[in-house]
Amino acid sequence: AAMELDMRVGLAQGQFELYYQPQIEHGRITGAEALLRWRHPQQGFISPAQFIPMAEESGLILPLGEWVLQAACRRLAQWSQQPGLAELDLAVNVSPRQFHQGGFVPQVLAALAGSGADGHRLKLELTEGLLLEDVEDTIEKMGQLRGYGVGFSLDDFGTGYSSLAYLKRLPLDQLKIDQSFVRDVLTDPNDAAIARTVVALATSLGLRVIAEGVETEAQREFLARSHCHAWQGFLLSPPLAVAEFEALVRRIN
Ligand code: G
Ligand code: G
Ligand code: MN
Ligand code: NA
Repeated sequence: AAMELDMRVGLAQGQFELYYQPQIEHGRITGAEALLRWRHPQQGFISPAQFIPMAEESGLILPLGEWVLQAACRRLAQWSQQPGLAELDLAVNVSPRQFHQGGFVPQVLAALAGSGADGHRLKLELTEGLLLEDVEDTIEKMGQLRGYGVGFSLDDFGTGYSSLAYLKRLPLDQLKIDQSFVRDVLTDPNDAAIARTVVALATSLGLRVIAEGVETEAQREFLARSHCHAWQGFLLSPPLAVAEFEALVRRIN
């Protein structure tokens, strides 16, 4: 409860910030995943792994998630005016509770309209658990947002229990190969088989695929040989503050 109060104050006082981890395809940075950071005045950086679960439980994820959407859309609108950055996509993580609240779709549309961002540049990362909670509601919301160009990635793919029947029905654009499979892809034949299977599944369903948690050149090469050409991970960069991210894009692209 102390942390909850701290978070409310932090949100009001601008202590939250988005970091940007580049996503690479065929050697070029095509976009970023926005990752939330809390710069606590006494405790320093607090990881989202610590405060997101608490925010979900307390309901604070609703104002916090709304802030993230607005901040991400403002960033997209700024990039759209800048040569070299205008083509970047931005992926935003969405919590189950945030997605399933009544006002989610209007919230996204308001963030787009309020900033002037193009919905075609916005991607939402959903988790398997979220998609299975209320399938009809999920399909309905995804369909509405797709009408504005918004894309959907399935995050942490393979770690939950997605049924292939659902996967077929959901209007997704992309699967993300979870970093737990990427980590040992060169040494664990099961992980290698899973990575290849996710690529094959994505391809046969007409979806794009991206690997996360790529840390070594050998992992990147293995994935590319397995026809996964999009990736993110420490091999290129950890999540960065915006100025550093923009400098990296200008240097690489
Ligand atoms: O950035 P990483 O460093 O530590 O993130 C840890 C976890 O927090 C990941 O599971 C990530 O998806 C989640 N996360 C990061 N930013 C956000 C956000 O803006 N919203 C939600 N719902 N989860 C986030
Ligand atoms: O759950 P989600 O996939 O959104 O979380 C992304 C998390 O993965 C963040 O905590 C981010 O900091 C972390 N991350 C990003 N790249 C790498 C990497 O190459 N290796 C490891 N170990 N973690 C990474
Ligand atoms: Mn993610
Ligand atoms: Na993930």
